[in-house]
Amino acid sequence: MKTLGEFIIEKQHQFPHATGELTALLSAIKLGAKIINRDINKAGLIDILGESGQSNIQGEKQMKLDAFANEALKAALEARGVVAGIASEEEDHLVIFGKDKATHGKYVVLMDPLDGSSNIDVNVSVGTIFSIYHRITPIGTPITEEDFLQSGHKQVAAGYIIYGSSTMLVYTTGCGVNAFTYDPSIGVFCLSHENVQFPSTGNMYSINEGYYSKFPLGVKKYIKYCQEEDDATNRPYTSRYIGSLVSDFHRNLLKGGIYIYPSTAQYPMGKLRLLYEANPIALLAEQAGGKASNGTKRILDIEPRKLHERTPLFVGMESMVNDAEKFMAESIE
Ligand code: P6P
Repeated sequence: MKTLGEFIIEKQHQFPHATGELTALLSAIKLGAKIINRDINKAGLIDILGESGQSNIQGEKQMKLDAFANEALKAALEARGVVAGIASEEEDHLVIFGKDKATHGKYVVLMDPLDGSSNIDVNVSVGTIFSIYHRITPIGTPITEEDFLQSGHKQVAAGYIIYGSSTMLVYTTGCGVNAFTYDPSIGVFCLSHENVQFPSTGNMYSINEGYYSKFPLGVKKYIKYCQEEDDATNRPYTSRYIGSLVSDFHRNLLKGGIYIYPSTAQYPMGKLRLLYEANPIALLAEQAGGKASNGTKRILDIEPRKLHERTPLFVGMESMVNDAEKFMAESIE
């Protein structure tokens, strides 16, 4: 069984100019994942459940484990010396790492340290999402927000860790998607799903239908389409919605499906954040033969303007995203 460390090194050797810095970065994420996994699995036993009493820039109540996960990943990434700074759902502003890291670190990382964290107290799967870019500003100068506001197609790597019935790390560096399952008895992630691709058929749709009355007309029409009887197109589809993006996406990636979080009355620009949720998930989806758009435009082509900006997200099997986009196009309001 190949470990994640062996796999990363093997892939590094395929790039003659590789310096090992991305390897070091991915290893830092691996370490962060192990630390978060350790505490999530004890969440019911140690004083790490519940709200931290703080709120993040989104105004969302921060769970204690959110803050813990953020600190664990931040520390692991800073320690390696190859990251100049990070942006995080849990941080109002950029975190520029100290000393010469801020001027000489080659990469910047954007992350949602613990997505779906409101599910922790009820023992539902949650996840960490990460997105990695080369910095734009020249080495030797301090990084700026410009280094983070890059379109998703420029990502060097992206992935997530899902803390579920097992803990898995799923990532891409632009050469396919590979998934590693954590073996806690030996403390390593082992390659369990090589070159993951969406299945050619699938029938799951994931959307919070509680907001149906507030959805755009095209989304309402697509939901009705999913629910109609039609054997030829494997309908009605099955509705599966966990309320945890990483969990819903991971299931749809393996079993075939689509996840939609459209604009709603409460979230006119969608709820999910472009930089550290939609972009990394979109890169994984495309690398696995799927598609990701905001209902009309490819997610990876969106030019970011603000660190915490939101976007509608339609992501999953290409055929299912195409169908949803068709209903959106026919129903321009
Ligand atoms: P709602 C979790 O807060 C999250 O960002 C995603 O992980 C999840 O898919 C979505 O929001 C759930 O939002 O409005 O359906 O509860």
